[in-house]
Parts: sequence; C-alpha cells; structure tokens
Amino acid sequence: MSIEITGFNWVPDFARGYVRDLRPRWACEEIGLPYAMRLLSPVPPKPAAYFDEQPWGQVPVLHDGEVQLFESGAILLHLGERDERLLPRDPQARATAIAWLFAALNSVEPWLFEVANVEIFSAKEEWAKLRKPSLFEATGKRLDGLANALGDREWLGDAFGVADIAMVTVLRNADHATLMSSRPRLADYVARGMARPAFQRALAAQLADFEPEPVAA
Ligand SMILES: N[C@@H](CCC(=O)N[C@@H](CS)C(=O)NCC(=O)O)C(=O)O
Repeated sequence: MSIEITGFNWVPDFARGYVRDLRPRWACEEIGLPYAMRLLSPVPPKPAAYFDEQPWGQVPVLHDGEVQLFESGAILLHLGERDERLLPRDPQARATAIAWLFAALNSVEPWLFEVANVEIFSAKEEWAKLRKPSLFEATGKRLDGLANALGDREWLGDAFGVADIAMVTVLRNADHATLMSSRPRLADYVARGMARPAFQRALAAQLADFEPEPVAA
C-alpha cells in the first residue's frame, strides 16, 4: 500500500522546517516506510476539492491505500497501528502512548501556540503585552507538569514512539522562548528527539521541497 502525504511547496522562512507534515514524514522515516509527497501551494485559492480532504484546506492529509485522513495526531495514530516501533502493543504502554499523544496536541500545543502569537505574530498589539505575564505563568506550569512526568526517562513511554513525535514537534515551536531554555529537562528531551536520524531525514526532506518563491499549485 502506498503512502502519500500532503505538504506545501512554499512557506515563509520562519515556517520552514515547522510545517506539520513533518510529523508523518518523521513517523515514516522511523520505520522505513516509503512515502510520496503531494505538494500544494499555500497561496489562495487552494483547489476546492482539497477541502473535501481537509475541511480547512490545511496540511497534512495522509492517503494510505484506500484510507484517507487528516489531522496530524490522527495520522500519527494511524501510522502507529502499522508498526509497534511507533505504538506499542502492550495494553498499558499503548494507552500511555495515546494519552501522551493527545496531551501533546490538546494540553501543550494550544499554550505554545498562544505564546508564539503573543511573542511573534501579535507582539506589537497592546493586548499581547498585557496577556504575556499571565500566559507565561500558566504555560510554565504546563511545562513543569510535563517535565515532572518525564522525570529522568528518555521518552514519554518506555520507548520512543508517536507521542514523542507529537511532543517534540510541539515543544520545538517554543525554542525561541525562555520557557524552554529555563527547563533543561525539556530542552534535552527536544534535542534528543531532533538528534534522531529519522527526524533529520524528515526535516531535510521538508526543507528540500520548498520553492524559493511562492508558486501556484
Ligand atoms: N490540527 C491540524 C493543524 C494543521 C495546520 O495548522 N496546518 C498548517 C501548516 S502547519 C496549515 O496548513 N496552515 C495553512 C492554513 O491554515 O491555511 C493538524 O495537526 O494537522
């Protein structure tokens, strides 16, 4: 069965290496599963038919033979079903991995998304300056809870898996912020994930797919 992942053929410099098709690319690289990319232009209008695959016209979408799905977390879970190196088969280990996958995307990512908004995208807005202190305090508590749960372990479960792909790609969105550098346990965890050869291959492949200038699909 052939795997196809959607991605973009161009994004602004700041987003290069951070587009969420990195997650399924990384998962495929971890298990040596060949995949093809279908590159879309982010420049509107996106092909109307693509909204049947992803309701907001976003990437990634995965096709695995007859199966098609969107949402990078769901895609990671789907790929995990294919290979226990991504998602363990032991019931408790599997439940723990799924819980951490959701935690990455539901309990951590929204906070870091707002941090990026306040620090970068809306940094000049008065409301962003007012929001920053309380946001950093609340996000710090989230990250402290994560760091405590991780403890001295290498990965979120007993072995590396889809939950780590989600969590590392979520946390590295905050690598500009002191929130991460002041938490060495998490910074080391992200560095460990990014040092994996499969991550490096996925990152290089995404970067190689970008055109220098925006181009229509
Ligand atoms: N929750 C979705 C988010 C997907 C998402 O935000 N994709 C971004 C790229 S990282 C995108 O396509 N942005 C373009 C847009 O929103 O039009 C997922 O994890 O798959």
